[in-house]
Amino acid sequence: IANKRELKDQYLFSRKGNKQGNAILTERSKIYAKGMKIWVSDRQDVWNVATIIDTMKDTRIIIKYQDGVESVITSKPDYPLLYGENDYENICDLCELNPLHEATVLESLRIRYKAGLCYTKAGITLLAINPFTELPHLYSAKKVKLYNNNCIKNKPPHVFAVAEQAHCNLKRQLGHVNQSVIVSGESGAGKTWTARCVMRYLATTAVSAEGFSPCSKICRIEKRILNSNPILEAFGNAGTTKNSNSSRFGKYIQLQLNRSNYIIGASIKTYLLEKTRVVRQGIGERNFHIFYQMLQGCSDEDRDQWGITETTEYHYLSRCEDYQHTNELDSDTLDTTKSAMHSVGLSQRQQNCIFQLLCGILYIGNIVFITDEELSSVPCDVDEYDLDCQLTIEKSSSLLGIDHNELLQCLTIRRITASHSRRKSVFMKPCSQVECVTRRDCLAKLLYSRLFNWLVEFINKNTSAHANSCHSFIGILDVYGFESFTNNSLEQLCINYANEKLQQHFVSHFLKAEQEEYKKESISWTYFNFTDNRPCLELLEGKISVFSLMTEECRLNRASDVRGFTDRVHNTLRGSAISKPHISVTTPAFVIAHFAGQVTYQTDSLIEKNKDSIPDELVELVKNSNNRFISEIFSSYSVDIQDDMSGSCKKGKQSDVTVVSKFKTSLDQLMAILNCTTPHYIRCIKPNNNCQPDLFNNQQVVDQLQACGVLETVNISKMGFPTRLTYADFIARYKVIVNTSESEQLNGMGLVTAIMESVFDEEDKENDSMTAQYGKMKIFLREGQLDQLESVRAKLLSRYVFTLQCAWRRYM
Ligand code: AD9
Ligand code: MG
Repeated sequence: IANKRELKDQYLFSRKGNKQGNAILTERSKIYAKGMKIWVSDRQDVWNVATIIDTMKDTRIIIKYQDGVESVITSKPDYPLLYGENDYENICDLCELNPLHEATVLESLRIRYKAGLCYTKAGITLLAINPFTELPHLYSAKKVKLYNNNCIKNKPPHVFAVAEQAHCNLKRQLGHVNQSVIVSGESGAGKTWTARCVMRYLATTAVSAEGFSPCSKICRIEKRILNSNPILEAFGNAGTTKNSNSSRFGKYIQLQLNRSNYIIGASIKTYLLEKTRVVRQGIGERNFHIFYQMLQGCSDEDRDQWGITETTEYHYLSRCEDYQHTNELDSDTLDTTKSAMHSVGLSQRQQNCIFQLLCGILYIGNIVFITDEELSSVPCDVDEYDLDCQLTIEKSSSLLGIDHNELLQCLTIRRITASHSRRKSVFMKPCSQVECVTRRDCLAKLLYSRLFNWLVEFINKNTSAHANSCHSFIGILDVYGFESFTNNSLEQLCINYANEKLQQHFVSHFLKAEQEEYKKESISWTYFNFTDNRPCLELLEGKISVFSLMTEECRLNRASDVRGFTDRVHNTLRGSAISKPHISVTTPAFVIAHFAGQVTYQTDSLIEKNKDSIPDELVELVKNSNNRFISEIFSSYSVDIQDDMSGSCKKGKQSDVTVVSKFKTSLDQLMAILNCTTPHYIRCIKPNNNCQPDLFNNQQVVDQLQACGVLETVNISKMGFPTRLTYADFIARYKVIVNTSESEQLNGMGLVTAIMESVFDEEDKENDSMTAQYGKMKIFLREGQLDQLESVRAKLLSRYVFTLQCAWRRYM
């Protein structure tokens, strides 16, 4: 907030030059008049309403809060904002607010939320505030009918309206034929829920009555598409401290339509699955849902067949004992997941193989490595372990279809290939206990991420339409929101980089839309000085950037030198959006000023995570599995290298193909697709951290509005023409400013001009940045002009009241 205010102050200064800045602020303080309602900044509620009781000669103002408490505030430099008389509950678009600023935006969202209205437009964006409770009426068949095939212009804002608009544009061939619905927001804000709503709406309204499926045995295509959701969520979502169903991957689903604009298929692209979760979870967090679903919900027969027991028995699941999530829920959802798997075409055999593989992963996690005192290493023969561990190794290898001694060897002995001139020699080096654990976890991650990608490929094969019959698509993007924790690593760097990319896309699209509104009203276009996040993107992905330094570090393939790398980042990129962390931070780190806030990234595991090296021996081991399913899911493995976020790479190439470089390539491809579509933005807002219904935390909402750029775009509008009033509304409110006889003689534009001339002086008119613009239907007012009009109006009205009171007293 402080930044925004500074920005606003700077703006006022820059308009007439710094020398006159103080003069302007003093002038500004003059607009406050007795009886006016204002917003006063408040530490707890962000903004509070008060009424001006009196103004002093200097910049002090005496105010009275709504609870009767009186206070003296100074109007400089943190001047209060005008209240404005808005019908807050019925404001469907925040741009209709007069005046338009942070306080009125917040008030409107709060009042609407309390009234059960969780959707509000903010110009080209739809804001969706998470109600944290099912509101059946909001998504009923009646609601679908309200929007389907109807003009949505005068309908209340809704996620269905956005979906209908996208479908409508496509039918009318407006702009780009293809459409994208871009859903963003922080963890738990409701992105996945919203994306599901869009899909469900379109799967209900954009399908042909006859259905597309030629074979009655297979579910109709729209059902198969919708059923991809529970599968992806079971395998890709997990309970975190922020959201009990948090998506740990990004996805872009393209609903494919034919020439008649009916859905005929879908294709899914996924981004950066958080595979480390398979082996490690934060305190109070869970592994992927599917593990719990399986352990809770599988039949006794399966339990015996795979030899599985309780969640507490598995090292990879034991961190989440304190997680509050009912077990009944998991057994319920296994049925849902299985029936969804069936509907997308996964046979019973394939499903069994998937569950067997998951059990294999759990058993791998239970392998422990003992140190042989004499050898100062780990034994590599199964017989040398205690009975329990022998059984675990045998169990996991049999579930995965590999020889138990080969498995142990791969986990405990490293293969080193050295080239001498034309000869290659291979050495075997026993690993330390720590290295063994790393190799074990690496195998588990490899198996799980490959399974996830195979599932996505399988769903795609069974839901994608033939390229020849696809005429257009509506894409739905559900990616992770901006993240900032106490400890931030490669995952957060990638996530926040994705958000920077999307913000840049949003800003450039928004400015274009503004330009079009001006064109429609035939007024001249003004350049907006918006906060451009290009420098931050340049810092992350440019020629000499954080990413280039990370790639360089991976290429050199030397022993990790965390401090050296951190110093190089600071020295090379000094002067940009990067800085050193606060002195109290002891681990090497750097701070990046993202558009949504500052994030401190710890560098200790950054390079290792970026290399994501997977030993060749492990890949060969699973590729040669006797288990047909496992060897099949790894058969296309080498092909994955280019686009698989979790894939391995061959030596030699590995240095260049890192997690970051692969992520950048996939994001660049995504941006290229988005740039060829008409975007529709939905920003999800989380009203409180407790996931509680009916609780609206002002500070939290304001923080998110800023982080997702809503207040930024509102500010962009402020810098141009924050107030846009139809001539009729303008005259109705401000005709009191000109005297009665004059207003009776004038009408229409004459009256508008007379009002403006009586409030704004000649000097203002000479300054182009101070002049209002007259459109075809609306008047476009500059920053501060509405305040001045309101002030003059308030003073005149209070004078009338005073005169009337005097007359009344005289009469009495
Ligand atoms: V994350 O970045 O994947 O961690 P999301 O996807 O933003 O997050 P999600 O859609 O999973 O959040 O929503 C979190 C929870 O809020 C859901 O599980 C629902 O219980 C709840 N929610 C969200 N939107 C709605 C809604 N429109 N109506 C009712 C909702 N409940
Ligand atoms: Mg989600």
